Amino acid sequence: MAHNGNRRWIRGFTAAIAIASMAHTAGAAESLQDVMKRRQLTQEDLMAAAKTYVPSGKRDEFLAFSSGGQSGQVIVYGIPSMRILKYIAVFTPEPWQAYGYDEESKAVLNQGRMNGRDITWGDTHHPALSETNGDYDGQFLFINDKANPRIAVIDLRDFETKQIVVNPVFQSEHGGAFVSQNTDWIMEAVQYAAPLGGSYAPLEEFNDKYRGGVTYWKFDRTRGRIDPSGSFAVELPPYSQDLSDFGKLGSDGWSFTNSFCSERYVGGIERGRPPFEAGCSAKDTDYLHVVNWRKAAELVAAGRAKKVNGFSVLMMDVSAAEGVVYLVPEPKSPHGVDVTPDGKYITVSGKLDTHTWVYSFEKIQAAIAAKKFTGKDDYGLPIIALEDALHTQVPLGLGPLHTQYDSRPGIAYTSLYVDSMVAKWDYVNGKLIDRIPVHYNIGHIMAMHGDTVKPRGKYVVALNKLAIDRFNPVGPLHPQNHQLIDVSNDKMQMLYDMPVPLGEPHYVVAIDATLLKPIIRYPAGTNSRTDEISPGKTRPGEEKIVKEGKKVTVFGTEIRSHITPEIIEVDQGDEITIHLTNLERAEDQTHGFTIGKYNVNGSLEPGKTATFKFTADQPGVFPYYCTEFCSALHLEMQGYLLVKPTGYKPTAVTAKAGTQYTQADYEKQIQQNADTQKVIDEVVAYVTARPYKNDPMVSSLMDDATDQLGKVPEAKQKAEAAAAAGNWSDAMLWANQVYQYQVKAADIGLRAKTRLDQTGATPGN
Ligand code: RUQ
Ligand code: CUA
Repeated sequence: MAHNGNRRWIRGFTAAIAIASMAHTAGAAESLQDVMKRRQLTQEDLMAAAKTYVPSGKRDEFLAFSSGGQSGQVIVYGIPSMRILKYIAVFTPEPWQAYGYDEESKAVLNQGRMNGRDITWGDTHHPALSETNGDYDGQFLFINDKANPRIAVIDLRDFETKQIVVNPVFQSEHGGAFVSQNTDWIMEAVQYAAPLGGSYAPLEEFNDKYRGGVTYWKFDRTRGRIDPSGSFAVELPPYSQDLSDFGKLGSDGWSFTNSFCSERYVGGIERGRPPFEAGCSAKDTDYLHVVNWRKAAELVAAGRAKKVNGFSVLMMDVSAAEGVVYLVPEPKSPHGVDVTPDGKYITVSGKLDTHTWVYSFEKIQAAIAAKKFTGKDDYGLPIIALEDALHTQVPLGLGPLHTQYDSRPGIAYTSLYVDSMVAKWDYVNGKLIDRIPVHYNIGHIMAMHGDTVKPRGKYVVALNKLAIDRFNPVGPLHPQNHQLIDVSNDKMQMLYDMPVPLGEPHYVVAIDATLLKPIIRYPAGTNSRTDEISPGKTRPGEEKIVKEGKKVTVFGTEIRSHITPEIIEVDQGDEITIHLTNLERAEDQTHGFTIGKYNVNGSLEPGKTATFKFTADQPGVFPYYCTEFCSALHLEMQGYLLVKPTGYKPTAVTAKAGTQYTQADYEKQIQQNADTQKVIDEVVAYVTARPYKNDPMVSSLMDDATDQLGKVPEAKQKAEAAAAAGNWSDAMLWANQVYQYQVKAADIGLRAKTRLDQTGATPGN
């Protein structure tokens, strides 16, 4: 049977070579008018389609990294196509990536444990891309978990989560992650005040014992990890801090954090008191916190901080005495605070004010230098008068929230939550320019590089909180709606509705796709979560099973199309550790791994080593296999875990391996191998006649094909030795293995040839 299949395959392969060279002929087509009529499309629809459509095989101009809200993940999609490309597993186990299944990723998730408890989800809010000189550099992504105060570090070389840090001082957070202009610091501001370090105090002591604050995490760029020992927090009054932003260029060294309940209201609806929503929006203004974080860092380094749970905290008395924190009145129930690309202004929007307020950094600095304050708050922090800080107030509409910036100087986009609109306006001259409706209740807004020193313009994405009637109904829980808006002309144009079916995406950042340079393969044997070579790394030919008492350690490999070892025999109760290394080097050649009923699940990208641990407490026969459809013989990528019951006594049995083969079978196989080699030679001649080394993809495919062919001599030698001994079954099977290597080499070679044809490579150098 295998023989027939093989013959069919080689015929098909030869045909494929012929077909690949044939030109396509076009069939009779519908006209554009016909399609417009049939699908009831307007001219404007066509224009929007033309602006967003990315033809098959082409790529997007920008890549967006969206928070995945309650999923605890990050969503990656392309702009302008709005095609989802990836979910990055961050705070929540995710089987497709085996995140939370192999020991390496479990170690990352375990960093996020709190008070000895697994936290298996996150409420991701604000992704931040790493910056160099204030612009995105494509190296790292950070995201916060609002529910459980944590920050995660994702490396954009492989789009994997490398680190989770738990905030040891605060009980909640919201205003993070934001990065300083060279990504040496990551900011995370508290939301709901609580006693520092997680201790208890009754609400009656709210003013004295409850505190807000901002954490500045030190980021070690060379290691690509946050360094908690070099990090610190600045204690702030219990004003319910909210969003934050770092200064840039001239305002670098300073940061800005809103607060929405400077009333310090403590609620108690069930005790007959008015609820939080009334008590926290009673005053006309709240406070913008202006923090000299560079000075704070110096004071911490000089030993002026207190330790809370071993973490450095700069207390308010020091901040007040040394001029670290200043307060400025800001609009009622403020939400977003966003520093302009030139670093000169800070825009603040308040949900209950129709204006967006623009503060001047220069004016704030002048007031500080002149020590011109209207007084101090209850905690001794100096207050700067509004008129000494304000540049202008611009009426934009109802419920302004967040602001992003355009490539054209002075132009900003602000989301209007209550109006469900986007406003385009001029923050220097204080003018509203244009408004466009969105559906419904926009939260964040995002422009390309829109929070950097160098915004790219072109598109804006509206992150709408509700979808309501926009999409086909899928039950009472609707998707969210990201809407793409063209801002390259004077009037904004709505282009596309994109349903997001994975949590409420709070904020998105988008980067010029050419700045991202992800890897294709890991150095062989890499633990992708530590970026170090795994002790479980296994080279081809060095696979082994080591048994020491009850501990069984497997050093295994995966490559098209077999798992080595194929049989793992253990005793009931043994503690099993399986290290698997994917030996592939070809692009996208991932293998999976699972052992049924033992909750073992792996995803091994080329070069990766992953480790699986479990106790073989259930006796029986457990097939294992590769879970990625990786090759024509993917189904054969299998094996058996045999768990012998305690006290099992083997009875004498002679192994009998299915079909027996004859000398004729062996010779037929030899002939087929020779035919296949001819096809391979043809492809090799075709490829090497062209400048294939100029194309990294083709050249890596050719390396991979050479690898497969490199295994032929050993299998061939085994076949010949078995034939010499008259063992025709083994001879035939080893000869067939030669054929398997040839088929894979030919398959890869054909992909190389197709690629060369597509790129129009012609013979010559
Ligand atoms: S917040 S909708 Cu969590 Cu960023 Cu403003
Ligand atoms: Cu490897 Cu399927």
